[in-house]
Amino acid sequence: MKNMPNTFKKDVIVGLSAKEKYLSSKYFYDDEGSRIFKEIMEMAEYYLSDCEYEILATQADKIFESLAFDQPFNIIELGAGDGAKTFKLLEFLLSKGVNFDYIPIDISQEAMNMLSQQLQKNLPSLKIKPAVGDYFEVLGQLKKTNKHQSLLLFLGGNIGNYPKEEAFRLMDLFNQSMKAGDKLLMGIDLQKNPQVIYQAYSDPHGITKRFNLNLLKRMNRELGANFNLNEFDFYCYYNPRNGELLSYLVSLSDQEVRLANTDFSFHFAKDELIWTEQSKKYSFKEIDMLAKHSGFEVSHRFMDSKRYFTDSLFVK
Ligand code: AVJ
Repeated sequence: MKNMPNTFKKDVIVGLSAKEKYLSSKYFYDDEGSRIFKEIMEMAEYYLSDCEYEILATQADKIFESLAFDQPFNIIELGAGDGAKTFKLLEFLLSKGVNFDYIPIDISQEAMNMLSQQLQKNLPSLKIKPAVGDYFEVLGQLKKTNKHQSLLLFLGGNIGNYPKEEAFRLMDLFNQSMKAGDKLLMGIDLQKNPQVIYQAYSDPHGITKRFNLNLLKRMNRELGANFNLNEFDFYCYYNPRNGELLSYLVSLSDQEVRLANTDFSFHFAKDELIWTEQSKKYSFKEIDMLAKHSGFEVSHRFMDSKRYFTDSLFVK
């Protein structure tokens, strides 16, 4: 099911009524937020995208070998977005004459249309079967109707946004949607020099601040809230002991914010926080635990030359 606007409203009310205010990072990605995220990916400090691109561009052959799949098979990408990262992998497979279907899944019809057009133009021999909707509905349907082996792609390090219990639940759901022998290639950001991690999020260009403030803008746009964006700042910190990068908005004054057409208003004390995101960095041990907990085993870890990021292969 698509996230309805009233789900957004409910989540906002629950989050901003909590003793420690929070909003879910999944609401970052409206059209404007998605554009700002692209700007983040282009920042030199935001190493994640470059690392993953390097892995997929230079190790496509090894990734393919590690699958040991019969042909034809499926490549199912969850949250494909603009598919920029995946392009190199697809291109490699086509150049080798590998027989597979590419099934990108995304909640946004517009994103899927654009991706399909792009790929048809640049990889005309690609068999692309885009699906719009909820990951698990589409996966459930495929599991029932499609006999071929599947490689699931969950790239970009998105797993880091899920707090521990939610990450376990998500992995369980992946496992249940997969047939025996299916595999999952997941992008995971690794623990490393804390300075490198901190620089990627506390960016000096102010793009990440704009990304966070867009949540307030979105509430103004969609829920008729009256946030004054000048009265909030962005703050983040990294805890190298547990790998958690936490992001917040900070109220710069004592202020009251209303939601139009409701009785709800929220008070922000000066310096009060809204927690907006967790971007968890994993150790190898934690990745193995995540796998084991949800019935997977990690069979291969692909890494960039700096060893900052991994695309790890989870087998059921
Ligand atoms: C898209 C979830 C991988 O957590 O690194 C970038 C989003 N937040 N800068 C991340 C994000 C702040 C990003 N993910």
